[in-house]
Amino acid sequence: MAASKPEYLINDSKYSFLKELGLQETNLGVFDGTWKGSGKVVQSICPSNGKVIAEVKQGDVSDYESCVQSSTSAWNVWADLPAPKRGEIVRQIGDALRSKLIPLGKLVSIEMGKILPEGIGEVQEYVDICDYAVGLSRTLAGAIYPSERPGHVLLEKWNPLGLIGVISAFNFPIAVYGWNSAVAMVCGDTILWKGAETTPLVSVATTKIVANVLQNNGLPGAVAALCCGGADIGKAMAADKRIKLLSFTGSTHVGQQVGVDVQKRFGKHLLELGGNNAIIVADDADLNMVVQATLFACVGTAGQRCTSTRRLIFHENVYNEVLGRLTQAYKQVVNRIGDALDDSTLIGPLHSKQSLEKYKETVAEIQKQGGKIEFGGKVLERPGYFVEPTIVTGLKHNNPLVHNECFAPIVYVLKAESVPEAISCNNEVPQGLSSSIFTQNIGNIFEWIGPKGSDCGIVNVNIPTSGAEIGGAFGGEKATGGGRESGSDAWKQYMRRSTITINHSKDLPLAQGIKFE
Ligand code: UN1
Repeated sequence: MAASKPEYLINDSKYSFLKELGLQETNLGVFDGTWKGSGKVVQSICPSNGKVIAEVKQGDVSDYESCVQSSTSAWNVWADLPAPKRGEIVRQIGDALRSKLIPLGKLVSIEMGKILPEGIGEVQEYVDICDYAVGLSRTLAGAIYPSERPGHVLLEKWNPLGLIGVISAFNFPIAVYGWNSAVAMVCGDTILWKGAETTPLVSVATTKIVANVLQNNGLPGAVAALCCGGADIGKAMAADKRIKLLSFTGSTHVGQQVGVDVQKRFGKHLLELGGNNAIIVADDADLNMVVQATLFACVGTAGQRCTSTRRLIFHENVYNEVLGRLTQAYKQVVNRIGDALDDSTLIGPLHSKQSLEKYKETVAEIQKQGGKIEFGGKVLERPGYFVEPTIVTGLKHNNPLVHNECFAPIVYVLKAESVPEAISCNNEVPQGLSSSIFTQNIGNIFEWIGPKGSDCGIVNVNIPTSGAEIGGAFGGEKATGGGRESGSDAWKQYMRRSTITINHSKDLPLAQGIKFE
């Protein structure tokens, strides 16, 4: 007997915006210039209510192969366009995204579970990086160095890599693809994207927008190919020599294996893995700012940013006061837990049943180890995957639980006697993504940003650990993987460097004055 079909949310009038994005009840999840899908069908679940939004037919290995082939041949056309011309295409993609900002933001919100302003904010990040990449397309500068030989010129020129792979995570289902693809496109690369298995609708809707722009300009759609799928597709990408750079966002555990697999074939990798981000509060900090910033960084996105704050390190002189005020603030926001699309919601659900289980396990383990739940700790009895934001005290700074990232709104509060002690506590975890100090003291600030300060990739002062701007390089050190995306000189990772020496004289002098006659 055939299983009866669920009621798809896409058919409910409240979700009619999904049709504006070209989505249907059943969608094809592979794009290599044409839409296809021969793999298994996955249902996309809305974490706010546990219902099925719509379904997507994923790619299998043969779909993957056709994506690689089409995108590789699309590269022959794409790489020949002058960079500013590629920038013009990316400008049009930014405009197309602008015109779909609200429906796409809503889709992010219902499929990932983040609240609507954050869903829209995420699409905005993609729009912003498009603008950034347009400028970059006219400034991908090389260099001229003085040659030590007469009649010689020493140049540095950057060339595209070819086809690159992007594997993104559920928590930023569009922005991370945007950071990689907008920059890679102006650099002259083509892209094959595999999004998270649980956010296939965002991948499909985004690729439709990008493909439309490419095809309206008479360019091959496979410049931006998509292969929705599971670990089999991810593994194939890691092992595939034709993928010159693999940009991977996900857990430290999986990312480490990806790094090894890519390195085995001497490919390039860009890893954005786990974080364990701390906010240090010095005894001279502005405590009003601290409470506001901490609340956003700990409970915003229901603790599911890789930049979410996991540890609070309070100076002993302000420990009781900040903890008391923060607990009060938590009490006020728990009435604002709800459907990610509702205007009044501040805290949406966890993304999946699996995330909920992990939260429950972690809370139980905290209690077993003698940690005290100062606030929260419970799963809400209602449809969807809702939990209370949770504050934990009483565990030592070096407890293995405190050194482990649980992707949920659980924060450990720690005490320090001084700023140097707090900094060493910040640095003792395996991960090194984001970090923040609240202080008014200039000495503390320079200590924090100096050689013996924070060892993270993102080092903030008087702002939360999350919410980085696109203009800087985003990423972290140690078990976070070392990759940098988005702004600054992150573009160099999407290109290969050619060091060029041209002899325009009639002589053949060797470097270092060597005579070989
Ligand atoms: C992530 O969680 O994977 O800094 C990225 C931030 C966002 C990006 C987070 N701009 O919080």
